[in-house]
Amino acid sequence: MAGYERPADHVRDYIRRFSLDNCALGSQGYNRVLLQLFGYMGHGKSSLINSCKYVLDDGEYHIYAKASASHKSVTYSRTAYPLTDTITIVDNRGCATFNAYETGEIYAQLGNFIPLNQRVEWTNNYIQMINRLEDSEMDPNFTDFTIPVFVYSVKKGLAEGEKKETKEFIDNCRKMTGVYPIVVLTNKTSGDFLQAEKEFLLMGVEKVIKVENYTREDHGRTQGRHKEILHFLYSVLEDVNFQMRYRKNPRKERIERKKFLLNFLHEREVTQRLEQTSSQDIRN
Ligand SMILES: Nc1nc2c(ncn2[C@@H]2O[C@H](COP(=O)(O)OP(=O)(O)OP(=O)(O)O)[C@@H](O)[C@H]2O)c(=O)[nH]1
Ligand SMILES: [Mg+2]
Repeated sequence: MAGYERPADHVRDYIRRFSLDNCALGSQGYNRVLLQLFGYMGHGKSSLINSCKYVLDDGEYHIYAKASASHKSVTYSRTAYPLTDTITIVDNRGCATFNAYETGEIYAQLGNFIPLNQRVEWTNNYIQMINRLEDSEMDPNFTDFTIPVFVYSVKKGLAEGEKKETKEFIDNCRKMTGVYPIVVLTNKTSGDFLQAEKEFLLMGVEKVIKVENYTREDHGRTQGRHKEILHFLYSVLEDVNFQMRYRKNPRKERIERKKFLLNFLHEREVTQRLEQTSSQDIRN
């Protein structure tokens, strides 16, 4: 020991050593904390993963998840990156909007109905979605404790349309996982992060973390940036610890989530049919 306190190192050690077995009621059958990232295209999801690896591993900066400035999505697959023995972070394809077309897929991911490490394709096809849900019963996943993480860059600020769909998405995330998503605001030095934080808090989000990601161009270590990333991971584990103080019933929860999802997909199908019929009526 160097003889003086190094709180950031303590936090990092705590995160590295975190085990679900040490939760109040034991692991309750879970063996992994899965941080599932979501967000609009190019808002810094992949960069957040690279930042977490950099800070936790404490070595050279390395690009694990491909990240770059682009008008199209850079990430197309849902790739899992283990951060510690217990915590895995999952990259995701960025959404153009958070409408029912793209969110249906995300809700299925959140409920652990879609296997990891697959290409993400959005589909509006009802039968196809139902079949995928049924396929997931072959090998149901009860061992992942999922925490949704919504990544949002403060560079632009939330437009009115975005606010409405984001609020709905956040509420549904909670229905699918039992927890509110943690919001990570990226690019905090390039916009009004206080305003963005306020908007998300007003939507009911409980934890808003502000970070400046380490990037290919700028990854000189700073104490502040290291602390923010550790604070993000620590906050996630606080939430896990809280939830794990209560008896969980993964089988029952899975059934409830499936009901929600089936209902969501059904309503989406009905709305789509109605829209198709009314546009046909207009043409005739
Ligand atoms: N300055 C700064 N640049 C960032 C930050 N986060 C991401 N970037 C940059 O923004 C661009 C997009 O970042 P990505 O991490 O690829 O974003 P993404 O959300 O994974 O994008 P998709 O996979 O396309 O949805 C890259 O050029 C990053 O270097 C940040 O906090 N600060
Ligand atoms: Mg990406």
